[in-house]
Amino acid sequence: MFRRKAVSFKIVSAFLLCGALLTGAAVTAFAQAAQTFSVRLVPFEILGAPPTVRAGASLVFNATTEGNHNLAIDGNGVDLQPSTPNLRDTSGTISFRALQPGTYNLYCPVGNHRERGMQVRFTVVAGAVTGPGGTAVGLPRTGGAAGVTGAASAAGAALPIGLAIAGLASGAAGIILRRRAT
Ligand SMILES: [Cu+2]
Repeated sequence: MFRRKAVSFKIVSAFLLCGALLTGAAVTAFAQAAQTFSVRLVPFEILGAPPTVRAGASLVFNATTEGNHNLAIDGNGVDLQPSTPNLRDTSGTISFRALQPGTYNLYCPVGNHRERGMQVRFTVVAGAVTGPGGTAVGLPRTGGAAGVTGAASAAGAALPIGLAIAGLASGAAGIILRRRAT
């Protein structure tokens, strides 16, 4: 009787521990997923750039160009040059590492394109969410308290996934504990 109680306590502990760990892992994975955006680089404009992106997740721009262009990012203490060749009348991908919250410039580093208008400002927001195709979901227009909505929906999406994994993991933990008990 005592032994049986001890085992079920272990299973409950394992369930809670797995739940906590895996929910945390799911939230982290959600935050770190790359953000993908489609942009057009034309003389002399950057079209379709996102005004707001998430912090802690890399940025992937699928660019279609008219003329010879590329993308670079500066501001808030960073100076990120493109790691891929310029794109001349073609399509390609330009990627950047994850950024900290703040305000940045996305610009074309080719020739004097930046001075001629190929620059847009964007804001990096902690905990914000982007939907399919980089569409902003629940983001504040003016950097206000609406950002909480983004964070809440991120947790809302991650929690069921975490719990589902936790359920599977606790089942596995139960099997292991039962084997040890015999
Ligand atoms: Cu350019």
